[in-house]
Amino acid sequence: MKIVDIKVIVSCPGRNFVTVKIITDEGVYGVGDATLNGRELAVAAYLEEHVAPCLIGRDAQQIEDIWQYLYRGCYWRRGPVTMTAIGAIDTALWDIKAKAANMPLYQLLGGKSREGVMVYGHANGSDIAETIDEVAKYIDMGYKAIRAQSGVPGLDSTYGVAKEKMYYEPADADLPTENIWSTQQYLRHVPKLFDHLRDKFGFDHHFLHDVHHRLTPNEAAGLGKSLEEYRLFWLEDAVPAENQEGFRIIRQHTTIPLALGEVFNTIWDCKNLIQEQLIDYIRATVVHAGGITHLRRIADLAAIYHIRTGCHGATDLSPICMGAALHFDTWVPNFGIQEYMRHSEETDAVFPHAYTFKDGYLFPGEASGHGVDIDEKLAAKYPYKRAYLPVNRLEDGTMWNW
Ligand code: EZ4
Ligand code: CO
Repeated sequence: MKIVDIKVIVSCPGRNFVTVKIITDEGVYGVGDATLNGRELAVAAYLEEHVAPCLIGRDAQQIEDIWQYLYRGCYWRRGPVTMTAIGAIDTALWDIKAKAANMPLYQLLGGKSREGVMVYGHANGSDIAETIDEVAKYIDMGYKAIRAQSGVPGLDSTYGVAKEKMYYEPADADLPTENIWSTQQYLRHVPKLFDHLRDKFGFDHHFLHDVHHRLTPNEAAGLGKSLEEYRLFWLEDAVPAENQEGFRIIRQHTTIPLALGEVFNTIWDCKNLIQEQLIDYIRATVVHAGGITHLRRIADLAAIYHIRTGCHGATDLSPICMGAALHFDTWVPNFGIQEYMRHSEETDAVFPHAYTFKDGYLFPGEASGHGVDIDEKLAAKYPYKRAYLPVNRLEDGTMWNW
């Protein structure tokens, strides 16, 4: 089964997505997500100029060899652009293999380890009262797990909180908007949010919170301690994790479960964190961590250390990534939870998919392959539109982490 064509499709049905379509001489094709929020065209060019020409004529069934060829063969290993490109090709090749076998992808990976994939939704409000209302809506929709974020008093705009929009979408400007951050105000506010939520809803639902890389290890340790009584499912991205050993400080002070890794690209980014058991959930996912082939290796390493998966699932990952992740989640023995932010109707129409939501769970569906396709005609109606994530500064103007 030879690869005869590789298309790179850039489309903006509400937001930008990059999609790879690999076509074989037997007529079977596969699709992969190659979207890197705010840097979309870097991956598109990488694929068109540096990947596609090397793969034409190769056997589409040799997924492992192609993965190694792209990883070892480029000399410049790792990094988000390279690993997203590899992830997209790998996803499309697994889609082809599963379609050729006439099986849903989870069967090829080893079959079902569970009946459904527990997901968490995003409840965001400009203040605590609004967040409580949003959480109530998710509970009504059947969600078992909900991420809660709230605006911080004194700050104009806070990560995770949309401005008058149904779908939280921070990559909303032609050039980056600038936000102001205060660690002090934030640390005062968050325990109050979860105090109110537990008071109102009790302890039957899982609550999660995303710090989005804003704290130092010592500050995160303090926050973890102050949130322990509210029994969070996890505290996410408390600290930027280039400094892996910094997590030892957090661990020495709090038992709050820690989740990390939506920006990780390879097993090397989380190797020490996993081997020292400094985290509880690894958030790497298909598109940014080298596809199914590499994500499986990360999950297997994590399993040895009692660490479970919690795949990133924001709306800047296309439904193709979500579909592939759901097959992975259905199989992976050490599954924890899956993020599910719900795409807009425009996006869903461009990417017809077999997955479905019911009572707080997603199901990958029984279509062969990963069950997600791209409607190329419809995609062509939405040309690329440059969009950036915001940047973040402290009150005195110092650049901080977004
Ligand atoms: O800000 O995917 O947990 N989810 C997140 C996301 C990220 C975006 C960045 O592109 O933190 O909303
Ligand atoms: Co996050």
